Amino acid sequence: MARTALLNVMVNAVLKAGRGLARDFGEVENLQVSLKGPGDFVSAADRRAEETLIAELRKARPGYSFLAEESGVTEGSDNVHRWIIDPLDGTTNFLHGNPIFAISVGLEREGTMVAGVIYNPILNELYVAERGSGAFLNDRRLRVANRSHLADCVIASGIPQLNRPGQPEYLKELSTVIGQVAGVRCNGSAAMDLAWTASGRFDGYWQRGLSPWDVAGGIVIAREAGVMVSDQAGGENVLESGSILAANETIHRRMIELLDASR
Ligand code: 2AM
Ligand code: CA
Ligand code: CA
Ligand code: CA
Repeated sequence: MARTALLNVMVNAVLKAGRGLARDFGEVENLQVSLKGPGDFVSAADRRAEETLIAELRKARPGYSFLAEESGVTEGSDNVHRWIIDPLDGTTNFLHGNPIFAISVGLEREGTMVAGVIYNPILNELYVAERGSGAFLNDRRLRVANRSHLADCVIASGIPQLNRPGQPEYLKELSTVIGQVAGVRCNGSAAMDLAWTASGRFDGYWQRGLSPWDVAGGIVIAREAGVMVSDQAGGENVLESGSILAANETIHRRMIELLDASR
């Protein structure tokens, strides 16, 4: 598949940052780990990857704005385009030597997500998508799983930290969903959860309490693979609400009913 100039820019940036993460993954004892909040670690690996991404993207597209997990908002001269970046999604896994983590980069144009790239440098999985042009894993076209019975489905989720807003509601949802599906998986990386829903490894994914950088890149990849992506009320407001539900159309409808029934 011939990549557009835009996707090439994004891929070059994540490959460079990914080489740094792969090096750091072998030396987690030297990474100056600190805690930002309950269960939310940050390390030199997160910071270095973010610096690399911002430098590379800025070089290729001067003026675009940024929203990045570790450095926040950087306004550019271009108020149409904004990069939304998670330099290391799944830091807790990373620091435990668990290879389920990823770099996630999304591009927003006039408030709409138009391109996304997710890269896991250990599994060597590069997911790319541009709005209207399909989603790909290492150049293979992706398609959402087509299972239509919840009882056959493996659904990914993420458990909010104890005492975080929404945790009691989440536990009710979880106990409702567990009884209806083949299995629930908690992988610890929202970006990988969306990428694996796009590739059909998961039949769906739901989570609350997310930040825009956790899901921005994955939203485009998942939608381009035919995944229906909404907030948990079924609306479009994923980035702002921080809640997400992703699955094929049939499973998405059944999950909405289940989540409603749990309330
Ligand atoms: P991070 O590794 O970039 O922080 C895990 O289910 C997902 O939630 C990951 O996307 C992870 O992103 C994010 N996460 C980790 N700790 C969190 C916290 N304390 N609050 C909100 N999100 C968190
Ligand atoms: Ca974090
Ligand atoms: Ca994240
Ligand atoms: Ca992160």
